[in-house]
Amino acid sequence: MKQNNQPKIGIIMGSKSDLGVMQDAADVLKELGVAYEITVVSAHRTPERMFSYAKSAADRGLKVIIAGAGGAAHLPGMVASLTHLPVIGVPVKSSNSIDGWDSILSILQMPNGIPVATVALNAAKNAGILAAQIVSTGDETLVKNLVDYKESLKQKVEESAREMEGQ
Ligand code: RP5
Repeated sequence: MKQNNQPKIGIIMGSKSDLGVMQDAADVLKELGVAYEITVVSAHRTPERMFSYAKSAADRGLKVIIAGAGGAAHLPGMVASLTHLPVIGVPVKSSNSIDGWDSILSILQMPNGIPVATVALNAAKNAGILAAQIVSTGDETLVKNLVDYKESLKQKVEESAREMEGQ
């Protein structure tokens, strides 16, 4: 398991093949200065590992779990059923996904009582930003990093507008 110091966010995915998408969550957390851990946990191939990961997450100091999976994407929902921590689900358009809708609906359509905060298809970056926003309460440095990040988005749009209008 790759770890920074005292990870606050756990990033998990159903397969190594999800990493191309899920790396975006790690990258944005690094950019925002939030410690995370990242690993593979498969709901179907390693159910015991999923159980122990989810059950130990809060005691290990994690505050939010980001879980990505594709196709019959049961990992985020099952992890959410095993912990009180907020779980952010990333539907992955994987090799076994028909068109992405299977992944989206498997993660989105949770029963009452067991929510999963589902982001858009392949939107691991947004999952990372949302996780950082959740853990930012009481962390002035992280709040500043988030405000600066959003400001940089605004600057980019204004720069694009100036470029386009100047053509
Ligand atoms: C899902 O099946 C994984 O999350 C992945 O998106 C998909 C394909 O997995 P591999 O067959 O590539 O390992 O459980």
